[in-house]
Amino acid sequence: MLYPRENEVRAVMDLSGVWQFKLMDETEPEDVLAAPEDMETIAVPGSYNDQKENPKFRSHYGWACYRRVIRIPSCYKGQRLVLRFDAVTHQAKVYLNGKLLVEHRGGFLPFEAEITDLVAAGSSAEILVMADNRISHGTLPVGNEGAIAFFASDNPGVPSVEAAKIWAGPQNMPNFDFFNYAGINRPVRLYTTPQTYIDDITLVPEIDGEDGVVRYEVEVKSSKETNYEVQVDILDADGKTVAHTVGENGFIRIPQAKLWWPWPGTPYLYTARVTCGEDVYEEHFGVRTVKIEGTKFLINGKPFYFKGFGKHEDSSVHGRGLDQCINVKDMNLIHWLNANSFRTSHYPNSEEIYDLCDREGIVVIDETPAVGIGAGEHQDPYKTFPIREHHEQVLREMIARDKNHPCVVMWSMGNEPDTEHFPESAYEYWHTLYEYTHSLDPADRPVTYVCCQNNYERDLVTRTMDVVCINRYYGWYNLSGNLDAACYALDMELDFWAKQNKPVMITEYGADAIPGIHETVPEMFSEEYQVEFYRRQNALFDKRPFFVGEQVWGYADFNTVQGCMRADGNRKGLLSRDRRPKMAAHYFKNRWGQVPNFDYKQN
Ligand code: BDP
Repeated sequence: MLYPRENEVRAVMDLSGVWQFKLMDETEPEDVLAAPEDMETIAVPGSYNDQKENPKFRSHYGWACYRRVIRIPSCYKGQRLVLRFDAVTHQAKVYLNGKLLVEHRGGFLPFEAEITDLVAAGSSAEILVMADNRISHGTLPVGNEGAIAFFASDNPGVPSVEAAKIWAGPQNMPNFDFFNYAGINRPVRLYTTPQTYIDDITLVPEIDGEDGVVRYEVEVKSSKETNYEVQVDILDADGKTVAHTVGENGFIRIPQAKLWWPWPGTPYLYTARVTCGEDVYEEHFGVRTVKIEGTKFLINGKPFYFKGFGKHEDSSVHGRGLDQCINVKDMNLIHWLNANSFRTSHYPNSEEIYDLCDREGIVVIDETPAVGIGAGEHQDPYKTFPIREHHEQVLREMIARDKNHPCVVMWSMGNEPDTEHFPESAYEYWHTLYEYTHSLDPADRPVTYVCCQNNYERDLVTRTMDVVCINRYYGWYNLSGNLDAACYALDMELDFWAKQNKPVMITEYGADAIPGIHETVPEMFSEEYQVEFYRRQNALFDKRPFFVGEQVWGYADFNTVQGCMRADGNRKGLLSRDRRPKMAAHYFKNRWGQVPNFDYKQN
């Protein structure tokens, strides 16, 4: 799906601003929905949860209603009009003048609907957006079900299920460790195209000697029978045409192509300027390749080492709402830390972030919202969670949206599912999904999922991924505070991975550190313990040639549900939530300054 970009023929109207808003309940919205009474204000884009002091906004369970009127300029006459939502979390129903226009499942990917025949240019229309924040065994991310039973059994102080019914009430119980921020989290836009329009562009670069060769495909759609010709120009970074061809698909050769390299190399970008009849679209791309060879992860044929983190979209007040100021700051901090990559843990990020990463040379592992697939040893989630179809949908939508970004080097199908209690069913589920994911990507990037600390000998899935990605908390959740024991256990595990002949990386390891807590003898929660934890474990990674990267957990502190394990959220960030460095940030800045992007591991 193309990002809405304005140019000489396409207009984009940003509908960000203050909308009307009301929290609703769990009742399924009716077919013809009238705006509720007594609406209040809310900012779009932005999660609604932290915008008000009323505690109901944070603990809300069910639908929320957004309303605004759009005015369509008369100069849009004759154009196709499309209403696009970049992300509404987690489920959306959109009404135009009271009629259902479009529905969408999944809170982190875009959807759109054409409204050309529904609203005349020069007139106005009312948009109502219903957003449902409920999570369950059938959603991604996954929510636990049975709040009341859970509340009663987990709390010795609750005398009976009846009492639990009074106290617990309907509520979301995330099976994941980040706050369930909801609402219209990303921009809403109205954009125009000519009647015959470029619907999609696919660009797959290869390197051939000194040249780049781009396999391309342009999808054109039209409301009427028409003849058209597709032209493709490749422009270099100065806007100069360096290659030209005609036709809806084929190959274009870029002589002496400049490659896209991760920072501090030059992330050189080309533009494919596609024209078709009256329509024009410009898609940026880079000439770079990604391949796995034995235990190496190759970018442009050279063995790459991942240095970075898992990173949430999370900031105060905005919640998970798009905040370009934070995004620009984050890119700068990633450079300041001498990092080169991050994983979009645990959902596809906003499109603006991938654009920044393309431009800044930051490598991305792109992850679906499939987090929390597991229900303990007594329930096989793969046989009981109704998620498969939705999981395939989010993979399709994520790859369709992000396939042309040079920054994206690998797809992560999900985070920390149960692969230990039901190893055969886990294998069946994840391996067929792995094959499906490969079939979706025209560039056939490596595919993985991220594995939880588990019995790695029982787990049959992890070892079959293109890159083995492990999350490990030796010295924190297990062997807490005992770094000698933690390093012994981690070392033993790494010996197991050495035998698999795969590239292996750590995608999460970390310790909570509260800024300002200092110790001469490092203990848990102090800044010194966080540094020591990393220093000791990194020494084990350094001595293993098959180890292709370290991504710490996490980039910055982030908000979670409250609980006795969380002191004002998750504090494992290298940075505080307001992006101030902890001691561990300085430690990594120094370490990563000495670890090169390429050829770090010699063998
Ligand atoms: C891992 C999860 C991550 C959590 C982290 C933690 O993948 O989402 O935030 O643990 O507990 O298991 O800090």
